[in-house]
Amino acid sequence: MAPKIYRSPYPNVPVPDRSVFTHLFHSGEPNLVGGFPASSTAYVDAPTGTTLSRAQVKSFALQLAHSLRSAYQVRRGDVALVYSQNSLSWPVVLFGSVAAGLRCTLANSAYNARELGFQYADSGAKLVFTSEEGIPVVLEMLKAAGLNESEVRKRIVVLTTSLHWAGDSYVPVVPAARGFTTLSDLLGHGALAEEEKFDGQLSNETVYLCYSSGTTGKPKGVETTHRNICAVLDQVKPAFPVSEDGKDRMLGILPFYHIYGAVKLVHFPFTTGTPVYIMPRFDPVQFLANIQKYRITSSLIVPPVLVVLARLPIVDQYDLSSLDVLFSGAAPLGAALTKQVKARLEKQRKTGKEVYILQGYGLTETSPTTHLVPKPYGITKIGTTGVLLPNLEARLVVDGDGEGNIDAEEGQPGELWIRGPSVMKGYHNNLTATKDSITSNGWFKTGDIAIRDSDGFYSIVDRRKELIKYKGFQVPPAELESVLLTHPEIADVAVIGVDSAKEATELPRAYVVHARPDTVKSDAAKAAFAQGVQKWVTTKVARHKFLRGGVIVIDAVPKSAAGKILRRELRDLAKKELAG
Ligand code: 4UV
Repeated sequence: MAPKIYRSPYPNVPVPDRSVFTHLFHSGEPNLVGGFPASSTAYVDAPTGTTLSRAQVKSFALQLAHSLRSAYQVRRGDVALVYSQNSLSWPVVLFGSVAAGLRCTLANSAYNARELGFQYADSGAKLVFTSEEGIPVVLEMLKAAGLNESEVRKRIVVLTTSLHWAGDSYVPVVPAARGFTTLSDLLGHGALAEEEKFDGQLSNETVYLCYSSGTTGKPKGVETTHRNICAVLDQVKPAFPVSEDGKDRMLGILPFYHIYGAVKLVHFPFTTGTPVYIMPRFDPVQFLANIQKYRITSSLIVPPVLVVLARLPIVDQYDLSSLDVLFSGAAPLGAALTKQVKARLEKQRKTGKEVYILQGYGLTETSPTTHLVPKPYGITKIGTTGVLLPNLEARLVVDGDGEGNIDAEEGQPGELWIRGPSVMKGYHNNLTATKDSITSNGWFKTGDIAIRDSDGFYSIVDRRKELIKYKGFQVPPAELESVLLTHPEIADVAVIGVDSAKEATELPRAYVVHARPDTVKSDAAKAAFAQGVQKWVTTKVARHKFLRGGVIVIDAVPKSAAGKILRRELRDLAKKELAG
C-alpha cells in the first residue's frame, strides 16, 4: 500500500545552498547586516544591559575566526566544544567558530567531568570554550583524558559571563581566572576576510553536534549540517509571529547548549531582526523582572515555566503588559495549564489584550522545529503542537519496526516520521543508529506517537522511545542504568520516567534489584537502601538526571525473552500507583 504522506499547509520555501554564516550575515548593502541595520541591537546581556549590535556580532565573529585560524591553527571540520551557561559570548563563539569552518559541539553546562569527557572524546573536540565556572570541570576532564598541564592550557578559551564594550575592545567584567586565554584575548588581532568562500561548499557539512539519545541507548552526536540550519530558519518564519512594527524583544532563558535554544534564540531572532535579552539561566523572579524592565514581547519556554507563572504569588506584582507570546516546547504541555496561565496573565495586565501561549515541537535530529501553532490558532488549538512547517512531510506509522510500515487511519495515532531538508545527516560515527532511525527513503523516525486532526494539527500523545524528559532536558535511561550498575549493591536496574502533574514534567525513577536480596527484606531496609541510592546518584550525574521520581526496590526487572527491559510494564505500574 502507498504510504499516507501528509504535507505542510505552507508552500515550500527555497533552501539556500550556503553556510550558516553567510545565511545570517550576508547583505547586499554596506549598512545592513543580514538585512537589518548594522547598528541595531542583536543581543543584550539582561543582568547588565550590555548590548551587542549586529555589526559587532559580525565583526567579533570574524576577529575570533581569524585568531582561531592563526593562533590555534584550526582546520575546517575541527570540533570545538562549548561548555557554558548562556552569555553574550555565545553568538560570538558560535558564529566565529562557524566562520572559521569549525563544527561546534554544545554540552550541558551542568555536566560533570565524566559526562563532559564522554562528549569531548566522542566528538573528537580539539578546543574547549568554557565559562569561568566551568574551568574546574574542564581541567578535571582534560586531565582524565591524559593531557598534561601545558596541553590543557592550549585547549581552553575562557568565556566571561558578562562583558562590556570599552572603546575598541571587548572587556570582561570579571577578569578571567588563572591566566587562561580568554575570548577577549582572541579579539582585535585582525579579522577573517568576509570573502572567504562560504557559499556552496559547506552546505552539507556538519556545523553543530548536539547530543541526543534518539530512540534508544546513550547520547549520540547529531550531525546537523549548514543546510539543515539554513532550511529550518526559513521554514520556521511563515508560522512564527513577528510584529510588523519591529518592536519585538525576546527574553532568552532556554539554555543555548540545547538545540532548541541554540536555533530559536541564538540564530532565528537574528534572521528576523529581533533583539534577544539573554539570561544566564532561568530564574523565576529575574524572568518576571526582566519582562517588566525591558518591555519583553515574547519568550521561549518549557512547560515547568508555566507552572511557575500559574502558582507564584509575586507574578501579580510585575507589569507584564508588554508580553504578547510565550512559546512552549521540548515536553508535553496540557491545555488546562495553558488556559490557567493565559487567564492569569490577561487578568493581571488589565489591558484586555490577549496573551498567546503557543506550542512548538521538534527534536535535536530535526534541527529542531518541525511543528508550530500559528498565532491565529492560539485559542482554538490549545494543547496541540501545531502544523507541519514548510518543506516537511510527515507520516504516522503503525508498525515502525516492521517492514510493511502500515500508516495509521485518519485521526488515529501512529509513530511520527518526518522527511525534509532539516532532518540531520545522521549520528556521528554511528552508522547502525543512523540506519535504525532514518529509512533508505529519508524518513526520520521520531519515536513519538502523534495524532493529526482534520485541520492538520498534531498532538503528541505518547512516546515509543525510551527517552525521559526532565523539564525539557533529555535523560537517557540507558545512561542512568549504566551508572547505577556500577553501584556495588545493585544487581540489575531499569529506569523510566514518571509523570509529575505538579511540576509539569517527567521525573526519572529507578527500579533496582539488590545484589543480596535477603538484606533488604523489610520495608524499612528497602526504604533505607533506596534513599542511599538516590543520594549516591547525585554524586555521579548532572542535576537533571537525579532520581527525583524515586528508587523502588524490586525482585526482578521485567524483561522480554530477548532480554530487553519491558519499560511499558513498569510505566503502567507507576501510572496505576500514581492514580491510586
Ligand atoms: O531532542 P530533544 O531534546 O529536542 C527538543 C526540541 C524541542 C523544540 C520544541 C519546540 C520548538 O519550537 C523547537 O524549536 C524545539 O526537545 O527532544 C525531543 C523530544 O522531546 C519531546 C519529544 O518526545 C521529542 O522526541 N518533545 C519536544 N517537544 C514536545 C515534545 C512537545 N511540544 N510536546 C511533547 N513532547
